[in-house]
Amino acid sequence: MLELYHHGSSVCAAKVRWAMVLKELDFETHYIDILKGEQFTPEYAKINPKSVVPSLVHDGNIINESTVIMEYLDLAFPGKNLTPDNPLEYVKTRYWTKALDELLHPACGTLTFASSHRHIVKKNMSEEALAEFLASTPDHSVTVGWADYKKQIVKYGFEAPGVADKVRLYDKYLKQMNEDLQQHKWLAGEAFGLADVSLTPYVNRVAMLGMSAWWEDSLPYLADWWVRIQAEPTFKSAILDWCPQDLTDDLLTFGSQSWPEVKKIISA
Ligand SMILES: N[C@@H](CCC(=O)N[C@@H](CS)C(=O)NCC(=O)O)C(=O)O
Repeated sequence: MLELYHHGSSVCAAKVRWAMVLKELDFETHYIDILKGEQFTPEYAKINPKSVVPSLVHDGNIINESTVIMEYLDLAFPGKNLTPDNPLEYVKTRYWTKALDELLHPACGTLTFASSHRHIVKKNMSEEALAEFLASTPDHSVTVGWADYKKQIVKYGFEAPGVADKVRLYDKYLKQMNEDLQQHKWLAGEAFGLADVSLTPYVNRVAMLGMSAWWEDSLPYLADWWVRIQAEPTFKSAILDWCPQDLTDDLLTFGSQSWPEVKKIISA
C-alpha cells in the first residue's frame, strides 16, 4: 500500500503526486495543512523528522525527500519510466534535480513566503497562534536555519535579509530553463521526463502567484514548454486540483500585489 502525506500548495509534494499519477499508481493521501501547522505534530515528526511534506509510506517503509521519493517510485514500480536511459540525459536530469534541491527550492520557499504565505498566516491566525506556528518550526526544515529565516520573512517580507538574492536566483533558473529548452524539446532531451515533472511546480508557483509576466515576453522557450506542460492530460488533476480554492485565490491576490516588488528586483 502507498500513502502520500502532502499539501495543496507544496511544490515538493506536487511533483511527487504528479509522478505517482503518471505512473498510474493507486495511493491513499493524508492532507497535512502546512499553513495551519499540522506538520508539527509529534505523530508526523515520527514520519518526517524535518516536519515537512511530502512523505511516502510504502508497505510501512517511510521514504522522505521529494527527489529521492521520485527516484524510488521509478525504481520500485513498472509503468511509465520517468528517468532517461540515455546517460547524458540522465546527467542533465540530475543537474536539474540537484540544483532544485540545493538552490531553487529554498528560493521558492522564500519567494512564496515573502509574496503570499506571510499574508495568509497573518490573516488566518491570531498573534499567539502565529507565534506558536513560527516557534514550532524545526531549525532544519525546508533548509538549515529555516525556523529563523521564516520568522524574518513573515516580519519583514521582501525587506528581510537575502530575500532579493533568492528572487534573483529564481530568475537565474527560469533563464537556465529557457536556454536548455532552446536546445531540446524537454528539459533533459527530446523526451518528457523526471526533470520536467520536477520543475513544473516551480513554474506553476510563479503562475499561481500571478507573475507569469516573468517569462511571457522574454523567455519564449520556457513559455512554449509551459503551454505544453499545462496541456498534459494529468497536469490539472495531479497539481492544480489539490490546491483548495481559497488558497488558490490568496496566492493569486497576494502574489499579484507583490509582482511589482519582484519585477523591480529582477530588473535592477
Ligand atoms: N527537502 C525536502 C523539502 C520539503 C519542503 O520544503 N516542504 C515544504 C513544502 S514544499 C514544507 O513542508 N514546509 C513546511 C514549513 O515551511 O513549515 C523535500 O524535498 O522533500
